Formats: sequence, structure tokens, C-alpha cells
Amino acid sequence: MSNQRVVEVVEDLERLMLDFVRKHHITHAEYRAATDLIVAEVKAGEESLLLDVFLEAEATDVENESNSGSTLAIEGSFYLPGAPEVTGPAATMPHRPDEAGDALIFRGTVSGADGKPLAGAELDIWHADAEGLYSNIHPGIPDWNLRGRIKTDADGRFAVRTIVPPPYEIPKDGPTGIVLNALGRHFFRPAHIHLKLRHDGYVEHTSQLYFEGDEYLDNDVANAVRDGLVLRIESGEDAELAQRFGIAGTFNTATYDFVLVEE
Ligand code: MBD
Ligand code: FE
Repeated sequence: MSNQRVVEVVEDLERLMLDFVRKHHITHAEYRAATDLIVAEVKAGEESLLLDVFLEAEATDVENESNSGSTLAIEGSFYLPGAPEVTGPAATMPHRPDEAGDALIFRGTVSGADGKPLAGAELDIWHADAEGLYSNIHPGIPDWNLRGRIKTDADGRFAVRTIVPPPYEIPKDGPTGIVLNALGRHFFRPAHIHLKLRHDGYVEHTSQLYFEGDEYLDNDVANAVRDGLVLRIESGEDAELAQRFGIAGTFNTATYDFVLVEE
């Protein structure tokens, strides 16, 4: 039995690609190079990187047009379900004892579109280390490092300690790198924290948060920065947080308040 959506979308894509092959006089060798590229990408462990860099942001923008919650952004290629839960008043992302990078307390609230705080929402976070590398993807990093899930408290609030990630260079030695090189593009993304947010009865939310002043905000290889997703890092003293997290002196905080959409 045919699926109407598949017929509509795939047949249109088929027409577009057939026209494209004619228009550019694609040779058989070029066609095979393209299929080889996709195979090589998967074999190189790049997952969906090539398509995520070129196309994913457009798909999230389509959803943003009719989205009344917080702005969506791309998932990227390196999400893994099942990250450790991080709990307690001093919730801290899994990290190495000597984890490099400036400490950051990322905090905020989660509410519904009606402003009602959502208790027990699950914020699933992953980001690169100070070298720009992701655990469970790049070798030599403990499993689940800087990947964690934190729940909001009874008032819909969360606070988690981590590090400020650096601008990130996507893998450039693999097939995606070959394509970007041939286009003369650079490989950088602005520093970002990836996240997914879940609560029963609400649509799962996937986005990323960036930081003010980053030189790649306007020049992201994945073109995925959107208004409202750029955080200011505040550096100062906050007695309540300092006591909670057992940190002395000044430290960085960044705050974001999420709005989820009901299913
Ligand atoms: C990432 O972490 C990322 O941000 C993108 C765009 C692609 C792959 C991995
Ligand atoms: Fe990323």
C-alpha cells in the first residue's frame, strides 16, 4: 500500500534530481562519486554530518514558522540517547577530574505557553569539550563526558554546572571535509550547547544555545544560529549559587527560559 506523503515528497524529489542530472550533464563517474561519498561518510563515523551541515537548519526553520514555543535549532549529528542523569542541588555534567575550560552554570526555567512552570521536565544536554571534541564520537574521551540529563524542580527551574564550550570545528578530514574544502568553505561552528527538552503532554524540543561575542555567530558552517538563541555569559558573584555549587569567587552563569508547546 502506498503512503501518500511519501508519494508526494519522494516523487517531487525524484523529479528535481532527474532535472538536476540533465541540467548539469552529470556523468556516470560523477554520479558514482556522489554515492561513494555517502557510503564513505557513514563508514567514517560521520553519521549524517554532510546533510546536517547543508540541510538540517532549513528543516528546523520550516517548523519555527508555526512554532509558538522557544526557537528550534538543529540536532546535529552527535546526539546519543541515554546520557547519565545528573541530579542534586549541585547538578554537574559528567566530566574528567581535570576537565579543561571555564566553569559555567547554565540555568533557567521551563514553562508551557500559558506561562505555567513545568516541574520534572527533562533537559538532555550535550556539548563539546575545550578541545572541541564530543564524547562517544571522538576517541580518547570517557563515555558520556559532557553529556547529561537534568530535571526541572517543582518550580520548573534547573541549574547545571558545566564548562563553556569553544567554537567547534566539524570533522574536516572525512568526506564532509572533502566537500567543504572543494567549496572553499571553513569548518567552524560557533560555540554551542545542544539540547533536547521533554515533558509529558508537550512536544519534544530540540535546539542549541550560543554565546554573545562569538566570531562565528554570523558565519556558522551549518548556518544554524537563530535570533533568541544567543546567551550572554554573566560573570559575577551569586551567593546562593556559589553556596549550592560550592564555588568560591566569581563564576560564569548563562540563563535561558524555555517555553514548550502542548501536544
Ligand atoms: C555537531 O555537534 C554539530 O553541531 C553539527 C552541526 C553537526 C555534527 C555535529
Ligand atoms: Fe555540535
